[in-house]
Amino acid sequence: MKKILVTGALGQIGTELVRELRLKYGHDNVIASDKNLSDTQKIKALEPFEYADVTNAEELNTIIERHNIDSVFHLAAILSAVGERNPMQCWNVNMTGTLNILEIGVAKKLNRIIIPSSMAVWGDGVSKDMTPQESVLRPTTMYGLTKVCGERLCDYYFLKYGLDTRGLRYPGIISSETLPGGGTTDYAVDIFYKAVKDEDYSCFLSEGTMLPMMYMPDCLKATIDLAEADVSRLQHHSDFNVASFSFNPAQLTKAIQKHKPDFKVVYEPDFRQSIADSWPRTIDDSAARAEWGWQPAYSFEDMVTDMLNKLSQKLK
Ligand code: NAD
Ligand code: AKB
Repeated sequence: MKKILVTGALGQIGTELVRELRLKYGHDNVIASDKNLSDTQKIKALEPFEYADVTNAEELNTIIERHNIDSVFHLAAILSAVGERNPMQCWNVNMTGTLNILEIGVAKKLNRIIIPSSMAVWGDGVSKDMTPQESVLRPTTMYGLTKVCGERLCDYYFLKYGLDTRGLRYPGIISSETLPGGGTTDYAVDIFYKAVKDEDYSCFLSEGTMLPMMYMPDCLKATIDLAEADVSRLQHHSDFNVASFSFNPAQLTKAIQKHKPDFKVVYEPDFRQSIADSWPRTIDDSAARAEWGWQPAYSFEDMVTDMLNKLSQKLK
């Protein structure tokens, strides 16, 4: 990987992944791109930046040629909650975008393509505790459907064309730099902003809803470690389970209250509750550990302390 394009670079993960990749591969060797041009300051901070709508193959192709790109981290997507409000937009961005990147990957003989998947691939018919790597995939959201199709497409392109595609089934990602973009796990970020501002929080999931989550530094490490792994060691490609810790809103509230004793949360579940109820509580990530040495560094308690410290600095 010498010249890298990151799509969806203004999103929750993209913003931090671009910075991390630039530290490793050189600032000018990582091109950030996104469709959203509303935050000009953020775009300036992420330069070199290119406008690209991933549903437009020609636009992507031009950028890939102009910068002599050899590898793509394809993060542009519509997440679960926004996707349920607009299923066709979710299908179009997630599927057309993925197919465009894969087709260009073959045509331009790209070196590597990383496309994240999600725990949203699961639904009924699978154990919700220590959900295994090899399992039935029956998602109940349009987002989950696109993630299953994306995984299968990536493996198809690997088998048929030898395109080196890789991906991870991220759990909910928690971070302090960029707000999440419309998922079901967003509560686990929103709650920290309210706690740091000394405001009460109304949680859109019930207090006992246990979900797998991961802190951003581990998400970045997992993504780059998989991208750099020796392909001869990989038996899986686009669908690695990765896990870190799991908790429910009541446990997260209690952990925050250790630092902020007056913090209060009320529970007002909405349409996102049924999405969360369709996902696992814990995930078995032994394949990732065996095939490319995955190991998370942050515990639940480390994450809570670090989030509160970082947001206290940011919001002061
Ligand atoms: P996000 O919603 O924060 O960011 C997505 C970015 O894609 C946004 O900046 C948006 O402007 C851009 N985008 C949307 N439509 C586009 C289009 N047509 N063309 C170009 N850009 C477009 O998402 P994220 O949380 O950073 O997620 C990145 C990837 O990781 C996605 O594939 C997502 O499914 C996956 N993932 C994320 C999480 C999480 O908790 N954040 C969990 C599991 C999987
Ligand atoms: C979402 O909630 O949609 C994402 C995900 C788990 O894919 N955070």
